[in-house]
Amino acid sequence: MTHIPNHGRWEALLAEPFAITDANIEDFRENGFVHLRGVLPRELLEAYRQPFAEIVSRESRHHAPMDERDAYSQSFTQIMNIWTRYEIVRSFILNRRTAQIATALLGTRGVRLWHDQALFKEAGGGKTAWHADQFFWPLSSDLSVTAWIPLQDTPVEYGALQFAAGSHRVDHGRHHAIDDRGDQAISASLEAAGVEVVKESFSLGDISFHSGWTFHRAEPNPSAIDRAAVTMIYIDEDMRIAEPANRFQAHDQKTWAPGCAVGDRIASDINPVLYSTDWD
Ligand SMILES: O=C(O)CCC(=O)C(=O)O
Repeated sequence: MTHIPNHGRWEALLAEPFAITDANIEDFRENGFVHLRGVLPRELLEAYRQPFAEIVSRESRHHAPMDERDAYSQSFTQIMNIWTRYEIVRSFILNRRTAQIATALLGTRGVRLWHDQALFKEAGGGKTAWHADQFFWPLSSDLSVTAWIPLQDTPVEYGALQFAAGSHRVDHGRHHAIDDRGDQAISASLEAAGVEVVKESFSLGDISFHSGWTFHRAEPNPSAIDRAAVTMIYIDEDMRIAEPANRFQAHDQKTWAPGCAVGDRIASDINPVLYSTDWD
């Protein structure tokens, strides 16, 4: 595995707070997402891109040519809970800086990790269909937020994440998984409701945070390089397991909160508290 130059320096920086403003917090609560600029230095993300790329290449099961894959496998290669297997990226994923931002946005006492994901939209990969993440998770409240961290400059045309502003308040279409039927249905209902779709390119260092019920999507990646992104999903430190509402939620209860029953606080060994206001 590639060595990370200046690893100690980056680890120290990842533990430092980011100056989030009241306007950022209002923006997140009003729109269900916020695009923060310059959260991490370019050099840090450049240093981590290669190790994440090596992990994805080692663990990917997508070996078929793009045109022989189903739509979901064309969207991205998804490798999850990397922090439990790869020491080299652990302090990046468990970092205090983005966990503290998540806590401020949610307005909670603190946050735990639900899980991480590397999401690599391969060169020539397809679109990410419209969806809302919390459909997949058996959570007792809507206090969840995903940090989406691209590992290169990412123009809209090459798969930057797009958000339907204010759609965390739109109930219609929440029952869809990530597929073409859901994509069409959600797209039509957002258009009918006059919801604005925010499409912005990301510079290296920008991070977006979206709420569990915010609808989002991304364009295909027609470029010659993979669109690499890493996400960390944070939940309220006091979140509990809700009765699973579908088979995905039943699966995720077992996988991301092992040993936690319905009604239990989500506090398994793989849901560490990553930031708590109690620590200050
Ligand atoms: O990276 C992508 O294309 C999709 C990301 C996503 O859906 C998410 O982070 O919730």
